[in-house]
Amino acid sequence: MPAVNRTLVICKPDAVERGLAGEVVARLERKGLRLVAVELRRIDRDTARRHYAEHQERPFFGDLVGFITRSPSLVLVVEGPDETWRIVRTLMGPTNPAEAPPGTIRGDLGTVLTENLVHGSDSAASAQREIELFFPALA
Ligand code: 3AN
Repeated sequence: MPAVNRTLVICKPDAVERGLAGEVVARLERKGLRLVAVELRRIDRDTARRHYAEHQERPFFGDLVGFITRSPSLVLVVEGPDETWRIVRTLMGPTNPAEAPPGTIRGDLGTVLTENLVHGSDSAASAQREIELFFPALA
């Protein structure tokens, strides 16, 4: 049973393509979170479809899978206090960069809804499921 104070973060293809993965990781580290696993990985379509399974009926599902698989992502597990997933979500800002306030990753660095730089698990249960999907050896 993995600790609930770990969460999955993905610096998505746009972040890596724009040279912003280091900026995202630096923000997580400056906040006080510890890196547990880091891998530059081109996410395959099967993993992407499983990762985004909750969105499979949505009209943007195809674009989402196409985007996340188009070039390498930096996939991370970070560790901190209880509800680390919530700390990461606060640093990320809202899904739509147009609504994300300055100071957040999406508010400072993004403009496009699909290409919003970063993914973070949205609950302790999601964190556990996503860590198992991307880093089964940690589960
Ligand atoms: P978050 O990434 O903030 O957890 P989710 O899980 O609701 O947001 O959505 C997953 C991803 O799907 C988002 N990061 C975004 O790229 C994309 N997405 C969400 N809603 C829409 C939408 N209405 N149109 C296009 N893409 C969307």
